[in-house]
Amino acid sequence: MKGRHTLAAAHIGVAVAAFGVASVMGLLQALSIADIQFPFRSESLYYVSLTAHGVLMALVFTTFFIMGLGYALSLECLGRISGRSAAWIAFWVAVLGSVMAAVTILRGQSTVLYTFYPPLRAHPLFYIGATLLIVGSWIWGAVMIASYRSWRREHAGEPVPLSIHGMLATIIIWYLATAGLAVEVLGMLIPWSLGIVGKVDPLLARTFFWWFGHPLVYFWLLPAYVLWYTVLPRVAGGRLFSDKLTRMVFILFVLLSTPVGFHHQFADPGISSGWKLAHTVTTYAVVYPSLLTAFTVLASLEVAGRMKGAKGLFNWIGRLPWGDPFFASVALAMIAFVFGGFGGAINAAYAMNSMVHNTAWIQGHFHVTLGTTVTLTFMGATYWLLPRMLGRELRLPGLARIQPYLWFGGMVLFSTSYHIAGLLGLPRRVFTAALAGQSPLPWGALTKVAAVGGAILFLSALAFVIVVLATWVSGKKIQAPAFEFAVPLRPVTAPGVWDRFGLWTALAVVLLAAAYGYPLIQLLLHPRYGSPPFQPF
Ligand code: HEM
Ligand SMILES: [Cu+2]
Repeated sequence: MKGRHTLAAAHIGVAVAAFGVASVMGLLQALSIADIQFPFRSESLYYVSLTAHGVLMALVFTTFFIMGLGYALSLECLGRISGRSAAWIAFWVAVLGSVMAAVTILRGQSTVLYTFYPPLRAHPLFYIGATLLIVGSWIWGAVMIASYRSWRREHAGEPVPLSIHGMLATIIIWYLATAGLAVEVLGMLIPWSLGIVGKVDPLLARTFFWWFGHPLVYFWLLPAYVLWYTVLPRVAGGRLFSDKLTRMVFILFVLLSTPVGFHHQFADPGISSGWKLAHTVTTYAVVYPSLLTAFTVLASLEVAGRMKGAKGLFNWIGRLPWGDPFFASVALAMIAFVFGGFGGAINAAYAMNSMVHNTAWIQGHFHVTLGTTVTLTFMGATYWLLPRMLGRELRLPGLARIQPYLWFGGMVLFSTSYHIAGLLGLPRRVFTAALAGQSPLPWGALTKVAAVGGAILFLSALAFVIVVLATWVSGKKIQAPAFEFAVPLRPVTAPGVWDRFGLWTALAVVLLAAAYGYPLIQLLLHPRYGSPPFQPF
């Protein structure tokens, strides 16, 4: 048994390391915005830190965690990882790429922020490093698909295990999304940063960035949903409410998560309002599978409470295992998603978007969604995975138990303050909220509260990293617990229409072409001037 999950564990290890480093930067940024002094505080360092924090958190931490989770699930649910050597090569390619990107950021050569919009120009090794990270993830996707195909040949009449269904949906979304990024980075940014072409078109680059950037959100969220649907009800002691509905939800995300990118470009000129409206309609359509998820997962938890004897309307909530670090993390992650979802609906409405666009509201929003819903689920999942992967008992269980609550509490202060400060007009990505020495500032106190929240978040991140490290090096050796998954109330017994991945991928490609084909032609027909690079520091 020993060493069985080394591949998955290596990925989770890199994810936790990137998360730990980026958390320090997060704290310093929150202090800086609140105008609280600390050694080495400076404008240029702020933007270096912001770029490193965004890239390490949103790209490195998430991608490595998701790859590790995928391998662990493939081994447990399909009984194989087909192409282990390719998987190890992919791991090292992705590590090399992440280190390359990180080094050029920390040397101050790639202060382009996490969105890397031109005309901000990075060092070529930043773009090449990011590409290698993506190439590693592409190989990961191929290994996962090969494992599924090999399993399928031996299990022709069976439905694909539900967790693998969700991971395959994630991989399809990832391939569709990164196709846009590949065009931007390989076709535009790398040649431009190498000096092979002199000018680049910012609008075209942004359009390809958001072709990638929105489905990226579902690349993060779907693995979290996999855990909500297939592990959470089990840990809570209940059943999965509906297996079939879950499969439909994953497929709806495959169809709807890509043709929506213009909702990030409402403020961009050069894209007609009709196409912005079209992407708004698909954006609101994605709300439907999200609501189905909320319904199914909550129903599964109610089943858990009732199986433990709860009778009243709400007292099943008290019967749930709130002291279990996995359960608490995921339950709090789901509560955060209610607020993240409301905020998202506001961002996606054209008129209200213009009120919050590029304000501190945005960092308030994505720290609840990505920074809590996804991150807290991944942290909880790490507590669940470690004993199973390493055959070691979780060290410092008391600390693990309070850590998710600490994160949630810190985030309430951090995110609520930035939401309100944004509505009052504080821009995002500012070194200090004391803009041009204005006083009194309507958001001064709010940024201080956010800094307190940031400090609590940092302590929670530290607690998480300590528990992981302590378990890894000195957790008591035990027989690794089994990976147990939720049993559905009514199981699916044969591969149905929702298991036809080829069909749904084809349909998703058609939707993508419909959403982007004509607007891209329109953009290419514009008179093109292009922009030379802009280097602020
Ligand atoms: C210790 C916890 C954390 C703290 C204190 C923190 C704090 C911050 C602050 C203050 C900013 C700057 C916002 C601005 O000036 O526009 C920021 C940006 C950001 N954070 Fe965090 N954060 C934390 C955790 C996370 C996590 C877990 C994620 C995602 C997994 C994340 C992703 C991002 C991203 C993508 C940006 C935007 C970078 C950019 O504007 O280019 N953060 N964070
Ligand atoms: Cu989006």
